[in-house]
Amino acid sequence: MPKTCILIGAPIDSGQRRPGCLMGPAAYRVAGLGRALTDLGHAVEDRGDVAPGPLPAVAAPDPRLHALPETIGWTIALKEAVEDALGRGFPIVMGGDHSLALGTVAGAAAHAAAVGRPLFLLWLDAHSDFHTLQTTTSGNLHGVPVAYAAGRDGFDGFPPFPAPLPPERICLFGIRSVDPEEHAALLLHDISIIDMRVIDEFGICAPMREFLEKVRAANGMLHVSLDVDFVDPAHAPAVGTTVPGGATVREAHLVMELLHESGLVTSLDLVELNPFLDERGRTARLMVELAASIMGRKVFDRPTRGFG
Ligand code: 5AB
Ligand code: MN
Ligand code: MN
Ligand code: MN
Repeated sequence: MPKTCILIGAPIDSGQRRPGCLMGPAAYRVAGLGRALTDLGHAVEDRGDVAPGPLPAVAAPDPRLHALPETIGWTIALKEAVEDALGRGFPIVMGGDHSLALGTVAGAAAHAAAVGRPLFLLWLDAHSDFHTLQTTTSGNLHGVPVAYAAGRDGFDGFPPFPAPLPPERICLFGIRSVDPEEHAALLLHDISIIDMRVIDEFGICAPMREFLEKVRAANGMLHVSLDVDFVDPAHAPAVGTTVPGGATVREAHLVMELLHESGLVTSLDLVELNPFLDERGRTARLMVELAASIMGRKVFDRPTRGFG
């Protein structure tokens, strides 16, 4: 089914300390994201880059937290942008570091609440991103958006998350780096955790289908947040936080293909691409290919199911 894809540039660098993610939206445009989508028959509207909201006054921000007011400003602006885009089409947010998901998931949650459907969240990442402002040891706010979406306490200065997601509606997929504070908190939440250990044993399909069935049964909306570091750094080097042992290129495509076949995905983030660390654009191109897969590109368009 052709969609109206609304490309939203989110040139955010404030969620971590290594500059470069702000070039992400430009790299996706150069790598041909819009063209890949129109080739698949979708309508594409590039609404340009979002500007961060005005810097909010934060009373005595904790100095351990990197760029808190900037990140709050982006959160407010991106929530608006995604909520608005969901009313008109299928938002694809081109990051920017993963702190952008503080705003994009909030926007998706606000839209879902307004239309009376439950929002589910699929987090494709090496990391669990489940810190709060209190527990983060790095102070880098790209490590906190899942906790915000789950409605955890400890987000002083941020707007309250609209309609926080119950843990059963969140799936962390591909994780292989979890800090002790995140681990302790995850044990208290019933979040579905498909770490690399599970994927090694059961593969991609069975755990992914189980989660997608939950979304379908609830007539849910599904926001997918794809962190470049979900893929193994051997294939996707343009990222600040590399963790070996990630998804292969085919595993990542298979995730995207299953998501497309499900017909359940309603919004997408592409995050953490740092073009300054890329090798002749190969990571940007891989991310464009993965986005094309989730939007319906197939190796072979089979008329029937099965191997015939
Ligand atoms: B990413 C770490 N847990 O809090 C922290 O790349 C890494 O968006 C966070 O998944 C990685 O700094 C955040 C050590
Ligand atoms: Mn992440
Ligand atoms: Mn990550
Ligand atoms: Mn990262």
